[in-house]
Amino acid sequence: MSELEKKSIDPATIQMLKKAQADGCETIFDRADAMKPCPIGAEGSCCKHCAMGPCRVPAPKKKDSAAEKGKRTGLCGATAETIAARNFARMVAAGTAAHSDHARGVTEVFLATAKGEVPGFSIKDEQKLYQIAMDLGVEIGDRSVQEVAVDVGQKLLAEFGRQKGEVPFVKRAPLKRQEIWRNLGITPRGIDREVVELMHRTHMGVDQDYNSLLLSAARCALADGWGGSMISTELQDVLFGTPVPVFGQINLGVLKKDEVNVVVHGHEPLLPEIMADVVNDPEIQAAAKAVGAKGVNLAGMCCSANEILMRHGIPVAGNFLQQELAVVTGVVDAMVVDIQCEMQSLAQVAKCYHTKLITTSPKAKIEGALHIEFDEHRAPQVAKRILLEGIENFKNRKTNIEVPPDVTDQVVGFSHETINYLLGGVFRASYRPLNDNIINGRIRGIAGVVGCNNARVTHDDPNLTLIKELIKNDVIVLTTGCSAMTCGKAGLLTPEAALKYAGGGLASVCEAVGIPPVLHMGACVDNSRILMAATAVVKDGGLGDDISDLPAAGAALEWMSEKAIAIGHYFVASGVFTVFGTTWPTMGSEVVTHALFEEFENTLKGKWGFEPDPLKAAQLMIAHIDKKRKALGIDKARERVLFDMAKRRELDAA
Ligand code: BF8
Ligand code: SF4
Repeated sequence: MSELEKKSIDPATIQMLKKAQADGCETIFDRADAMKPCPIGAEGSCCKHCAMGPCRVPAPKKKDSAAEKGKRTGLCGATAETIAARNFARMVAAGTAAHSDHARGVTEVFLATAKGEVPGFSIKDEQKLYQIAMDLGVEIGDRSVQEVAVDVGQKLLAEFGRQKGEVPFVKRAPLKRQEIWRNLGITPRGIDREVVELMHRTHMGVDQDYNSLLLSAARCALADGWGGSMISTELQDVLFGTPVPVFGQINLGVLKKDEVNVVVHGHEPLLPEIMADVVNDPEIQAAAKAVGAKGVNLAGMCCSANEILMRHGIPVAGNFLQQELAVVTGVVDAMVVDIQCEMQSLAQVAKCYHTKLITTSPKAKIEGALHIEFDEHRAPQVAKRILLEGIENFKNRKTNIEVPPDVTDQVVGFSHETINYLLGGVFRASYRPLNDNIINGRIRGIAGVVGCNNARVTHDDPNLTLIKELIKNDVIVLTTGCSAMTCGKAGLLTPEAALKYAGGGLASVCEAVGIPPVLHMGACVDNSRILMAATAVVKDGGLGDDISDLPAAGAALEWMSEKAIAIGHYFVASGVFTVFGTTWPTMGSEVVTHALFEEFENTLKGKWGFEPDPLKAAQLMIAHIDKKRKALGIDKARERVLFDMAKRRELDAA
């Protein structure tokens, strides 16, 4: 196997890496070889929170004397514990800010839609609007949809600047969970307030007690999971429709040589939704034909892709580490980005080919890119202008064109509501069948495997190996973000995958319901759907009275972004054992790491884990699931079921 072939398990990625090399175009994979991560920063031991530093307090070496170990502090006396906890907390603050600022943008467009101010947008899911209205205490009565929506929009917009009280969606959590948060004093107040307070606490000379810092970080993260991210998911569903199962395709092979390819990349579905609409406009199709193309092919990248895939089945070109490689095909006529996870190097890679890089958010400009700002008041015009830029660029394609043949089919769109219907049927929607199958042991437990790609590990490998191991052991997997795309490319998101990859128990349930063993629940903000699904399972009964009682675990083995740390921390603070891989950002302090990995279980009943080896990570998660089964007294049921496979088949056939 060549060095290049170790970079990814995805053949399309390898093919494009070879092409990039031949074309003399540098990618993140080359830079990962050329530059190693700073070991002191990686373990959270570098503080640059004031101009007397940066101060470095690396983890003590074995050979260090006790006195040397004790002496290590920054100039201000900040200990390794404070520095590691502060750095960790700042990651949570940044991640929460990213998800929540996305949510603010969606809320503003939602409110403008309710007021009838933005052509092109409408309220698609009234049912969900009413559900949210009830949760917020907004009167429905015989008021019009618009009136209810305006109140919902105003209330949710006010959540960002709320100073006192509680972020309202925390009341959706199991009662016991709410009690845990209140007793620890970590129920989030307002979304912005928690981010600002955490930035304040981590400023030089403020909060210098690692435990206090980690708990404040939990409060901030909860403002993400049960606040910002949940608001994004909910309002996007109301505006664009709650996802239902839909067929789609994934990988670089979805790009078409004979069509104009426009790739939307980023996170906000606002503009991509309108583009998905406008792309079929006769004027756009005619313009494409006029330049010699067969039409316009809209494809997605990263979480923007997940959003329009889930709701329209628009093809996905790839996940995070494939963004440059889409350009390397030489057939992407426009790469349209909004916010988050867009590599600045896209501007350089675009120069090697003919691709027009277009930024659209006032919050995220890239030097060298063409900026066409998204304006919700004239969204269809902006969408058309962008598509026309792509069409116009078609003629500039160079000769170095090569599109990998790889395309995989997938079935996606498993919102928490859809899972409810699929399991229980339209008239008695419920999670009961899932709970029953967990109790009788056909399904051993539930895992959420989410998150990014990371150029420091073999692309797609850790997440895929982990997920295959989990489903083989009858653990049903819920997935989002780039991890969901990994599953899509590997063929795990089809009902047939259950028979091929899942253990007998899980396969029998998937077959009966007609679902894949891995359920794609959406973009990263849609991890809030996993919180809702977990809560629904608790509320259905028989599996304890808190999320922490469930035979469940979470993982993000290829994480890289600060958003991933915020997500992990809100899962932990919601009672979930969550395992990350690649690297762990508090290794510089054994004490802080121990607090997150062990002590948190005593207070929050959830904890972090770190395990880069996917098979070992699977073992950790399965051991945790089995521990929870035992505590619930359902471990015996599983032993019996497992023991008697033939008998169970007989029963199934009966
Ligand atoms: O929010 S999984 S690389 S694309 S951060 Fe980014 Fe990570 Fe992908 Fe979506 Ni999430
Ligand atoms: Fe050093 Fe303290 Fe300043 Fe951090 S805040 S850089 S530890 S002096």
